[in-house]
Amino acid sequence: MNLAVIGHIDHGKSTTVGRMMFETGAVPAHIIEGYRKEAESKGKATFEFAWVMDNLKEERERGITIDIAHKRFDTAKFYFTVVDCPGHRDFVKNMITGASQADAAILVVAAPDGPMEQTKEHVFLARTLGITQIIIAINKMDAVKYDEKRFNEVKKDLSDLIKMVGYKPEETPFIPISSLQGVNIKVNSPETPWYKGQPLIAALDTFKEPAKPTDKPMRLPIQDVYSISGIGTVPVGRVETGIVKKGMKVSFMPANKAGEIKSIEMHHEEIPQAVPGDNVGFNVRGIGKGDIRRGDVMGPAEAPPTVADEFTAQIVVLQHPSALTVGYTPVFHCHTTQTACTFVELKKKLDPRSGQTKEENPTFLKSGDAAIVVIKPTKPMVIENVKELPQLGRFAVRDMGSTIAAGMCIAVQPKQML
Ligand SMILES: Nc1nc2c(ncn2[C@@H]2O[C@H](COP(=O)(O)OP(=O)(O)OP(=O)(O)O)[C@@H](O)[C@H]2O)c(=O)[nH]1
Ligand SMILES: [Mg+2]
Repeated sequence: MNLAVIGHIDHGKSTTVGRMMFETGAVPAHIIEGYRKEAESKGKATFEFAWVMDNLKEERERGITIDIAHKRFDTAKFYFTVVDCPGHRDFVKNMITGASQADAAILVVAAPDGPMEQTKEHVFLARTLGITQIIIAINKMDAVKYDEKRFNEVKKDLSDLIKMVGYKPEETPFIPISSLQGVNIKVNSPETPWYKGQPLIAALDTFKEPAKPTDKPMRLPIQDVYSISGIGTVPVGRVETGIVKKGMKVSFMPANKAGEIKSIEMHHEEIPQAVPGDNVGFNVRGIGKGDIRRGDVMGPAEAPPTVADEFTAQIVVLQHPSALTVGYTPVFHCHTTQTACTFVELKKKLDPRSGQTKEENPTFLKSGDAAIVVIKPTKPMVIENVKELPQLGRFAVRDMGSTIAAGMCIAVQPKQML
């Protein structure tokens, strides 16, 4: 199960992940103790659990998460690959990459603050990027003296928020926790006698296992490409659909490069094949480090990923400072690519609730509008019809540091790749 941990800056996402890894035995106590001493000596006391996830020097100095990091821990039912997302508004693009790889999410909200700007943005993005299962951890309960009344206020605000984007509050666990003090993580703690639900780790096992679309054409968006001495070029990414097998002939688009899978590795072990949800590194005969990069998508040589000349999309506008018109060219975040794309036609405005057409060929769109539009990428990019390959058909639209819209591709006009 791929799990994204999302929420506003400083609300305790990394601390929660570090705490879960500690409580499930994925990180031993002496490592946390070492981080505690080091963090304290550097004036960063209380960051010991966050440092399990925040490994970059800049992350530790600033006390924030910048890039996404993958870690593994096991519960009774699942093994989780957890993606700890940054809350800082400048790094929402990294959060989008993390969320686009996730099957489920934990939303962390600090009890003293309640929902904040990136709480809203992350919830909207999680939903539009296809995360259907969510658990809400109301953290820093120690800072509000484990007050049930405050918990219920924050729960009410969050219920309204998640309902707006389509999650069902009555089916969503809301858990009062303190990651720092380890309250309601592994067992229900005496600090919250009023809380009758499950602790966080037990709640994770109530997630439903995602369906594995192994019968679809294979798609693996490249997240990074490493060069490892003795092995060669090692692209990494998550299998979204289909099966990757040793010996398979593959094609990378839009790079338009071909090769053959030599070996596949997951969590440092060689495996014969990888299925949807697996985060893998692999070695490809015929591919050099400079041939492919983040944003390219791997598929079988006989059914390569679709490169779009243009595509039709259904979008919801989250916020735009004025009016969104034809010619507007923001950045589209889709699977692992970030590509500037132009709105070339506004086909119709829809009623966001019923999906009925409200206006044909509108001259502009504004915040809150839903619409069918035609988009032209400024350079080649892979995107697929959401009906055939939902994992590669969803996107977020960003401009000047904020999320403008999100949506899905409902038709593709392919570009001929020679
Ligand atoms: N009192 C209290 N403080 C906490 C708790 N959890 C985290 N913190 C503190 O909140 C601060 C931020 O914690 P992080 O885990 O780095 O927060 P984050 O959400 O990962 O932050 P970004 O990744 O930068 O968005 C640190 O000082 C933590 O010690 C908690 O349960 N109680
Ligand atoms: Mg963090």
